[in-house]
Amino acid sequence: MKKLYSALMTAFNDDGSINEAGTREMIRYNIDVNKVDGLYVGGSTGENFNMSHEQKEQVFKIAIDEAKNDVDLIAQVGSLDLNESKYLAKFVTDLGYPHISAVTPFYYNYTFEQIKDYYNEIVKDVDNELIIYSIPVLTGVSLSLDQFAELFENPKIIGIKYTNADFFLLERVRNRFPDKLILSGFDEMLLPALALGVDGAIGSTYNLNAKRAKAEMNAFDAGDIDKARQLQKDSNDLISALIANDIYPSLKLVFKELGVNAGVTKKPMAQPTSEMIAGAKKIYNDYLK
Ligand code: NGF
Repeated sequence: MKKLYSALMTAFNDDGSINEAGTREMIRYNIDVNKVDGLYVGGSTGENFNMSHEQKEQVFKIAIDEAKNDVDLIAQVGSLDLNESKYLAKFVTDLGYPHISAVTPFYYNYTFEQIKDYYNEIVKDVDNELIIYSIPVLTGVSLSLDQFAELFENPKIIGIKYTNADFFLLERVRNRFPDKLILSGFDEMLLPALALGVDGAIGSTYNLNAKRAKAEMNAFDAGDIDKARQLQKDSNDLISALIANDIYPSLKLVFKELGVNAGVTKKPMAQPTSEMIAGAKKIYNDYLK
């Protein structure tokens, strides 16, 4: 059974502090209404890379406290500070997170040996399993098939969150590592990723669009490709509109239309403008009502 995860968003107040009540509302919406299989906590959509260390801890605590054992949880602990990653890997493992994930280290153009050392260090002292977070479009770091193979030599490294439009590489990875977990990261490319045999998907737009994405997965599994294509087209109409309206603040504004207090994004992310608010209302009316 393929699994669908929402990339959990963080509700912020205008001053950049965390709005705990709003963050809990989004978690509940994902569990109770979206009925997702899991949450990816502390990823790009969660604005993890905008946060202080204390805020990262706060979000990890809120998410597991609210979600309890209702859904699967993956904690993204990757950081430019390897010591912080190691600390957070232990922190979330002690809190009870069943999986960790870590973005490829970025900014300094690390060599592959350095990247490999980073992953091995993160998992070394924790009794947990790690999913590599590969997102070349934001990190500039692309791993090759052989480099994934080297990382998988560590048995604690069990899979990839694959946010990459390189489907040739995805096919190569899927076939070389049939037992590894591969979760697709680009929501607008779910169908081709399913065709290549991914185990599920993690994404930002599933916060609003999980039911359609689940229906697409089910149609695909049932062999009804025409239906899956139609559902992907409907999802992509929504995703295109969200991207055109600035995706992260818009996801929060549309959440508000659904009665969920998602707060705002944290600066320097864009703050809502009147055009953006009008755009979000239109997105809600056109695609989600
Ligand atoms: O937001 C991005 C940036 N990608 C997400 C997802 O792959 C990563 C994707 O859902 C993520 O959500 C996380 O780590 O929290 C896109 O927002 C979506 O496909 C629209 O392009 O690439």
